[in-house]
Amino acid sequence: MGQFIDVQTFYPEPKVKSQWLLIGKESVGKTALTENLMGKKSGSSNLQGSSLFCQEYTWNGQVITDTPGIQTRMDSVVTSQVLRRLKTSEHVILTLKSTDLPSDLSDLWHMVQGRSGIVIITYWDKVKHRENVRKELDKLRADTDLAWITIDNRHVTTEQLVQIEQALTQPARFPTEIPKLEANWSVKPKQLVFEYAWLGPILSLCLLVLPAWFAVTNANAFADLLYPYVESPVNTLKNNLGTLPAPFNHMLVGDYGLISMLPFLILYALPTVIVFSMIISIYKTTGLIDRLSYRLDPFMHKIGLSGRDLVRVVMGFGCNVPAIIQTRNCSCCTRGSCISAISFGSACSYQLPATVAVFSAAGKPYLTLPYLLILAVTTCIYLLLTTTKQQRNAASYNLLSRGFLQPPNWRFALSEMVGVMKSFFNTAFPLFVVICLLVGFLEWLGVIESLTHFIAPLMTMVNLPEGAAIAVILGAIRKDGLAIGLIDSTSQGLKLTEITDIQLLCAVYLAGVMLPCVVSLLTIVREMSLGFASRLAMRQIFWALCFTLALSWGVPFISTVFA
Ligand SMILES: Nc1nc2c(ncn2[C@@H]2O[C@H](COP(=O)(O)OP(=O)(O)OP(=O)(O)O)[C@@H](O)[C@H]2O)c(=O)[nH]1
Ligand SMILES: [Mg+2]
Repeated sequence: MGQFIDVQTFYPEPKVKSQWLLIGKESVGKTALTENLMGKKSGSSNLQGSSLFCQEYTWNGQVITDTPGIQTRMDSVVTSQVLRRLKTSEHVILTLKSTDLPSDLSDLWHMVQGRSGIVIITYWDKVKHRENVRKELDKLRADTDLAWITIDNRHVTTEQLVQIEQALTQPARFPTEIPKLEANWSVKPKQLVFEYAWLGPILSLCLLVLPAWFAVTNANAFADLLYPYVESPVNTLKNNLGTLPAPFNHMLVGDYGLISMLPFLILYALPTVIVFSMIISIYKTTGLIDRLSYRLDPFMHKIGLSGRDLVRVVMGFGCNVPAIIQTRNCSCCTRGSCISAISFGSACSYQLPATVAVFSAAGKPYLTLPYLLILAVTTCIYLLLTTTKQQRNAASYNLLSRGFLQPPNWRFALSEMVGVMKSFFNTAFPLFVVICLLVGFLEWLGVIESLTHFIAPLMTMVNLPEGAAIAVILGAIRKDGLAIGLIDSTSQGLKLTEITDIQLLCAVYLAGVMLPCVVSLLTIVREMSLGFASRLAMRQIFWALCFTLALSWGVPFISTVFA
């Protein structure tokens, strides 16, 4: 007779874990709290809206999902994602910032009423000395069954961790009524020089563009220093590989080949990426970047952006791709204009050094500043002309809050830099290799020459030498392509030293802004849609040509009139 076996005694059910959704407004310390629970030592960024995705962790048998900050006055992609998750979540950890407790409670309470969970009050270090606040907290604890745990995420104690652990085993219902507060919880960040009437915005703008400027100038000095040491091994390699059969010789040592372009990547682009990301990570961890965007916010509304969009544009100077992904935090109404601004105006860490390298090769390094000015001014005009009134109103609707400045968290800065370096070597470098090989192959096939002939008349139309066509084509594939096109374009009949300053400026400008690079364009397709990306590309081509036309014909005309 067969014996009946109870499978459950052999394969017992795994212990049922509770699912917790960790929610709160932006920058209240949700990620810092998760890091404290997990014992992670990376430190979090002090940039509003740093988390863009929900991330799940298991802590003492509980599954906790860290979420992006909820923006109560905006319909951003990330906020709708959190609200969707909230509908199906089992328990909630409501994170409130003690310094903004009254507004956090009134803005978020309706989302959790009747649900089960606990409350964590962060930034306790800022209010803990106030007697009336402590008394009010005792009253909150007595009036509700909820656990109200106070925490300073920067110095969390074992006792607080035990409190949280216990609270998670006894979730309670959030009452329907919003708890009433009488004590003064509010602590506002100190007013600093940024708040001065005239000096404030000017200083904020200067500090915001400083990372890009500093990165480019220093990277250039570094490149000039090392170039003599790299030049001769590269030339030896080129001579040796030049004997390879076609198309390999074209792909490796041709004008646009891998070995010919390698010094540019290593000497110009890599140091720019490193220096830029280093400064930006320090800005992020101290909260300086939020402070600057807060100050510049009112000015940005006029062109359909917010102060935070300006930060995204500046971050695009590192690489456009993460900046485009960051726009998930924008309201749905202004996301399009922010992506347009990044795509048009953010000269990435490849485009900027390539531009400077072209100006240096032409013996005209003084053109860098006018170039950046033209880029900034035309981006503003582009946004003014292409954003709708509705977008401009939407940009001004969500007023930013003035964040606290904190001492830098060097661990965060370091881990961010390591991340940037990793993505450079894992993503950007292989892509660079593939594109160089591909362009070398296309050159061997004669495709580049045909394309150049095809768009050459366009160059004549915008008062540029036909030889600039190659830079425009290569710049649309990869931004450093404009250097390949312009520095090595003697074969196309263009001698950099023989064209006028304005022609050189226009050639570099057009090659840089006519289209976002292939990778950015693909990211826009993925983040938005094919339709949006195509419309953006067409609009960008049109306006880039209009601005170039105005510059290339207008400036010589004006100078002859005034001569
Ligand atoms: N003084 C103080 N700083 C804190 C506290 N909690 C977090 N911070 C700082 O606030 C900044 C933002 O913290 P995050 O943990 O990234 O905030 P978040 O809620 O995850 O932010 P988003 O993901 O952007 O919504 C970091 O610089 C933290 O170090 C706290 O209790 N006291
Ligand atoms: Mg976070």
